[in-house]
Order: sequence, then C-alpha cells, then structure tokens
Amino acid sequence: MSSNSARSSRSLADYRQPDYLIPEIELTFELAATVTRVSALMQVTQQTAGAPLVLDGQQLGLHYIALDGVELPVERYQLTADHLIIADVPAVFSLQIITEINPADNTALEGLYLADEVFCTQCEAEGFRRIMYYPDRPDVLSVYTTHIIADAADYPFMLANGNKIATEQLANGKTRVSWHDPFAKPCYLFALVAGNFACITDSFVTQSGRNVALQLFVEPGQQSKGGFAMAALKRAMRWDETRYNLEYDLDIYMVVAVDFFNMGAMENKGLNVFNSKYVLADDNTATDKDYFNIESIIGHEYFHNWTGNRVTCRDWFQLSLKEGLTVFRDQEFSADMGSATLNRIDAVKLIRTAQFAEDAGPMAHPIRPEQVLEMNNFYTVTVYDKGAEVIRMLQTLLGKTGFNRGLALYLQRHDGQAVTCDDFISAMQDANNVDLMQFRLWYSQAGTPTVTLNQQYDADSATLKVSVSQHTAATAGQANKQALLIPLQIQLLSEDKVVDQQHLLVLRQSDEVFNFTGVKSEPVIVWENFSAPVKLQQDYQLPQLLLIADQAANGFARWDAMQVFWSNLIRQQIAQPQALLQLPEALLTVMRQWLAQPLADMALTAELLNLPDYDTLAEQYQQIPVDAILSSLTAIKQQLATLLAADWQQCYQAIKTAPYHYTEQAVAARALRNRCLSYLALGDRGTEFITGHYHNADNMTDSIAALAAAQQAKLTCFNEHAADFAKKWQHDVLVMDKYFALMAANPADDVFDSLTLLTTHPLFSWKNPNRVRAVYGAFSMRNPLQFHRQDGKGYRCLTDVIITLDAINPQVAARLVTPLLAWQRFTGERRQHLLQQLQQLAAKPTLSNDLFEKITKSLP
Ligand code: B3K
Ligand code: ZN
Repeated sequence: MSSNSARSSRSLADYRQPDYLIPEIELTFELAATVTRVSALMQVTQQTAGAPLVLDGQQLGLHYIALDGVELPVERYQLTADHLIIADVPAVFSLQIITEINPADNTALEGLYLADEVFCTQCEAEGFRRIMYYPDRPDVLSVYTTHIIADAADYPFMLANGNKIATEQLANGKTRVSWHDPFAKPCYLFALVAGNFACITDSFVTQSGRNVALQLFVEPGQQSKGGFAMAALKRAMRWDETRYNLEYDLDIYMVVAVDFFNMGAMENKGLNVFNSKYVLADDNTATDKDYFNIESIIGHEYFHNWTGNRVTCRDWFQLSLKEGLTVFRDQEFSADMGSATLNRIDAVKLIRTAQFAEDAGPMAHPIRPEQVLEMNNFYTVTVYDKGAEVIRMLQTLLGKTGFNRGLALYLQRHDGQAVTCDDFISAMQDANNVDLMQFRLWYSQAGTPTVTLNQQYDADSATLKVSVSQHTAATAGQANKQALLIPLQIQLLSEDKVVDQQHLLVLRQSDEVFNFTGVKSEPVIVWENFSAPVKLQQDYQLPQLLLIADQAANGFARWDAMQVFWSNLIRQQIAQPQALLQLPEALLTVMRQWLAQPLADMALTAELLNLPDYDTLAEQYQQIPVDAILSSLTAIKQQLATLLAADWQQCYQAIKTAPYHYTEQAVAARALRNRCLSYLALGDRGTEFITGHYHNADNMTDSIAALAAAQQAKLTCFNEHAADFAKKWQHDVLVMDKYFALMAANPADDVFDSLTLLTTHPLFSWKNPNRVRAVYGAFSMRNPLQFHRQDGKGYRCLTDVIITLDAINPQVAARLVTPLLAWQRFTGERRQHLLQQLQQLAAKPTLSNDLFEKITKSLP
C-alpha cells in the first residue's frame, strides 16, 4: 500500500508449482462490523519436501495458530507484512488459524467489507489474503465448508458458496448458517454475503432433468426490478446447454446485487455478486443499453461456471484463459439473443478505441502478460476483449464445429484443474488435428498489427492478385515482433453487384500474395466482421466505400466502410481546418436514401448514419490533434444537420412510437429515431424537437437521448430538462448516476462547477465506486473538450480526485488514471500538463501499488 511496503513485480517465467496443497478447508466467520473473527481449519499436504509453508496475508490480526491441534509458540513461525511463514512442518497436517479483520474500515472493497449494512467479499484477484492466511494463488484448490455466525435480526440472509447444509440457533442468541461447496476451487472464487435482502426465487430444469433453485437477492423494495435479470439467467443457462452442451452443476445458483462494488460482477462459485447497476432494471429506469448489459453480464458470470470455475487458471498471467474465452462466449450469447451485426459493431468499437489505445500506450501488454506488480491492473481491455478476439480467430480458423470440439476436449481434459493458455490451444489443436504453433504468438506478442492490402486486377486473364503484408510496431517493453497468423475473411464485391462467395485468407508471413481466378470484373475487396484485431489499410476511393456501405451483404462490412469513409473525410477536414469541407453529393444521396427508406435493420441504419466518435478518430493518429478532431466533427455534423434537415425530420416522424418494450425491433427503431434527433437538435427547430421528445418519452432511453442531444447541441433548454430529470429521479440512485454522468460530460466551460456541485449531492459518496465513476469516469472519458483543455484544468481536476481516491480505493483510483498516462500522444502544452500531473502523483510518499505501477510505466 505504501512506500515502505516492498514493491516486487512477479514474472510468468518464475512460476513454480505450489509447495503445499490444501484439499479441504473449514471456515467460521463471526461477523461484526469492526472486529470479525475468522477461524480456519485446513488440511495441508506437502508437495516439496523441506520447503517452508508460506501463507499470504495482509492487514490481518493473528489471534491463534495451532498445528495438529497444538498451539504454535511464536518462535515456530514468522510474520511479515505480507506473509505467515512456518519453516518446519510435517508432510501431512492440520492447521488452525484464527484472525481478526475490520470490514467496516475496508473502503478498498477487496476482501471482506461492510458497506450499506451488507457484509460482502471480493476475492479475485488477491483479496482472500485480506480475509485469512492462505496460499492465495489460483492453483491451490480446496473443498470449502463455511459457517457464518451473526445476529439474524440484522442479517437475515447469510450466504456462501455451494449448498446450505445447516441453520442453527446458538446459545448466545446468534444464528449459525453452514454451507458446503463440493467442487474444489481456488480461493479467489470464495464468497460470503450477509445482509437484509428481498429474495426473488425461480427454478431451472437442466437438460438432464435436474432441478436448480435460482435465487436473486436485491435491496428490499427493489424486487420488481429483478425480473429481467432472472429471465436472462435462465436464457443463459439454456443457451450454454444448447450451444456447448454445458450444464449447471450445483443444486442452487444465487446472485446478489450490491451497490458498493469495484467492477461489474463476480463469478464466485454458486454465489455471484453483482454491481446492482447490472441487475436492477425496469421499463421506467433502464435504458436499452442497460438491459443489454444486464443480459450480457448475467450470461458472462454464468458462463464462467465452466470456463473459469470448473477449469481455472494456473496463475494470474493466464487470466485471458478464462476472461477472453468467457467474453467470447458472452458475445456469442448476446449475438444469438439480439442483433449479431450490432453486437459485432459494438465489440469492434471497443477494440478500436480502448484496446488500440492500450496497445499504443505505456501499459501495452500481450493478452498473457509477462510481468505484473498489481494484478488488479491487468483486468484490461487487452486481456478481456483482445483475448476474446483471439478466441474468435480460432473459431474462424477451425469453424464452429471444430471450435466446439476443441472446447469440449479442453473442458473434459482439464475438469477440476488449474491450467494455462497453452493447454487450451493444445486442446484445440488435438481436437482438430491442426498445427497452431504460430497462432500461439498472439498470447505473447503485444501490439496492434497493421495489415496492408493491395489488389491488382487483370481483365484479360480474369485474375485478381491480392498482396498482403503485416507489420507490428514495437510496443512498450517489446521491441521485436514476429509475423502472426492472421485470418482475413473477405468477400469480393463487383460494381455490377454480383457477389461471390467468402474467402478465408490465412496470412502467415510478413508478405504474401493470394491469387483469384475467374474474376469477371474488377472487384472491391470487402473485409468482413473484423476477423482479426488488426488495423487494415486498403487504398479505397470514396465511391468504392459508398458501394460497400450500400451494397455489401455483410452488415458489419457496410458499417465498417462508412467508418472508413467518415474517417477519410474528417482527415481531409483536419488537413485544411480553415476551409469548410464540401460533403460529396454521392454521400448525401445515399444518406437520403437510408433516411427515406431505412433498411430492414434499423439499428444498422442508425449506425451507418453515425460518425466515428472522438476516441475512434484519436486512435488513428500518433499525435492526437484534439482540437482539430473535435472541431471537424462539429463542423461535419452541423453540415449534415443542415443539408439533410428535411430528411432527418421525415425519418424521425415516420418512426411510430409504441409503449416501451425491450425487443430487438423496438430497440432498433429507438436507435434510429434518436440518431435523427441528435441531428435535429442542431437544426433551426432543435429546441422544439428536443422538448417534444423529452416530454413525450415513456422510457429512459428516449429521456437520456433528448438530454444528451440537447447538451451536445448546446441548447439552452438542456438546463431546464436536466433539472426536471434530477428532480424526478432524486430517489433513484442508479438513475441519478446517469444524471451525474450526463452533467460531467457537459462540454461547457462551467462543467467544473457542476463537478464540484455533484460531489456535494446527498447521494454522492467518495466511497462508492459507481458514484465516482459516474462523475469522474464520465468527465475524463466522455468529455474530451473539457478534459483535454489546453490550460490543463481538466488534467489537474482528475489528478486531485485520484489523490483523494487512492487513500480510499486504489482499484478505482488506478482505473481513473488511465487517460493521464498517454502523454506521449499529445503535443505542446497538453503534453507538459500531463507530465506535470504524473510527476505530482509519482512524488506522493504513499502511493498504492496500483497507481505506482501505472505511473512509473508511463513516466520517461
Ligand atoms: N472475474 C471478475 C473480475 C475480477 C476483477 C478483479 N479486480 C469479473 C469477470 O470478469 O467476470
Ligand atoms: Zn469474467
């Protein structure tokens, strides 16, 4: 935590098997706010003769320790800030340890904490060591029995992993509830929750006919907001059976929603803990996006039961083994539940913004990192989302059937084990009889490859020659790059609109040539579905891009072509900032057509009409021209609003509204209507449209769309509607988070006053990660104009917040610091201001490992 605690990073290369295993553990928690007593009885077996037993433990008060029932005198063990070491132990023995911890004081929300009158644990990655002494590493698996003792009047629900085996009244008036989890698991999957909840129950019959009790715990009074999550859980359970033949394994599955949580959710065996933001929803308070996220995260945590829990990671460097794979699985689930095209578009947007940025910055790392100081810093978009892209490439290469065969072999071969990414690839390889040697490089090589594609057509011989080359630039700490195996899924599209079949080009070398024969006219090469996490460079002319956008069979490719189109256009505008760019007539024609007659997929239409955002454009530059990007975006949007005013209005009015429902069709219609609104807000009748939209909205998606459009168009009616919104929802903290985020994203100069004001709001608390992220996450990530102010005010504001937060919750502080790390991407005053802030942070005498690692990597 502080300067005097040793900062030692670990390396993948230094992995050693555990010296001791603990097949069984029995835990008793006597819950109390400031002194919770944890008593552990472990059965220990030696693996390495003569090795000392080294247990991890932090911020624990050691009370008692006994080996085979005999209390150990102090000279038999050694206590450090991070370990309990016993030098001399037998080959097989029992160890009893009693420790005391202070959950009320635990604002880091790691380990066992008490917040909002709920006791809750978060152990991944290394929080268990803040609960008791134990080998806190994922390759030590134990069968857990957990007893919880508390006053049932205060804590009517006392939950832990597995099945409930007993409830007893104790002589002192307290209640003891006991749980047993028959599946051996690493301690990061341990969970305990105690509090007063409303419990929603349901059940699920598995494909083999077993009955599973489903329980969802929410804050009392919020029951009506739990139905969607419960239904989503059942859909996820069925989907995993149908798609992968994977069935749930315990008799009970519990999900608890809490308001104080560091991330989205946690897949503890049989007892998921969720951020309430990803559980609670009803038609008045949730946006379409909220509903989507709930289903996807409920799915994600459920899917971990096999990919993560039944087969877990050998060490934390292998995190992508479970996270990349499980993100891939949740993406496939969402694609099947809704629009596959939209899902792909959203996943690719994330890669092209946050992941490309990470690869280009000081925290660049391969999906399997090789060195880590603070593991919590590596729950990244690279490990998760690039990791999922790597899994997706395997599916593209092996086909769905081959991929499924590989996954089945992996799970069957390693059930109950803690394994590596290499084990996963080996299973894919063995099940399909292919050589994936070169493919493994994706696990060790960081950086975003650039793939350049050139085509030469010969009409006489009807042949097409496609030359492809790849290059990966050096990344932080990794200078030399090798050629990767890159699957490029393409389609040839001709002017006469004859479309031929798909081709899969598998690139293995730096430069390769692919020949096509029988190509009757010169085609355009369409890259489909972002089949590899690369930057593709193709020398398109604007008309060719419009042809793809208008005619390609693949919806994703149509969107992608428009993205390239817009980017090229904006680049031209940026190159000559003084002159207002003339928008090509062909563009206006095709846009008019889409607005007059939206495609059957209205959500895709909305995306075709959507300009790339600031973050996507920024990633296309080494040195980010902040002002030019922002002013060009504004200028082009304004032009589109004016030139197509009648078309936006016509399309907007043609979409009939109906009472709110969360269905794919209705979501798509709202998306297109709200896209039109964002342009109408910039027109002469902006205020009129916004006001009408805001007042007629019967759902959160439309209300927020009206507010956001008014804000971006700088309409004065924004203040009035925002105030109305805040008043209406003042009792609902999750809706107020949306309000906080909206206010923090205000591009106006007075946003700094709003930020200060928001932190004095009765609902705001520095200790609640949701509140802090709503305000300062939105400010630093969704308000580029004010955050990147030339005078550095935005950077200073964030730095002050990070300093405050580091003392409260290092994980939240370290997440917020990310936008400050990229100083090398900026020029002039911005670069100086960023460096100054980083230096100021680095100079702090007490800095968490979380911040220390990121800041020192970033500083020159
Ligand atoms: N496995 C957790 C994330 C834990 C983050 C620890 N800092 C949620 C998930 O990915 O499913
Ligand atoms: Zn996960």
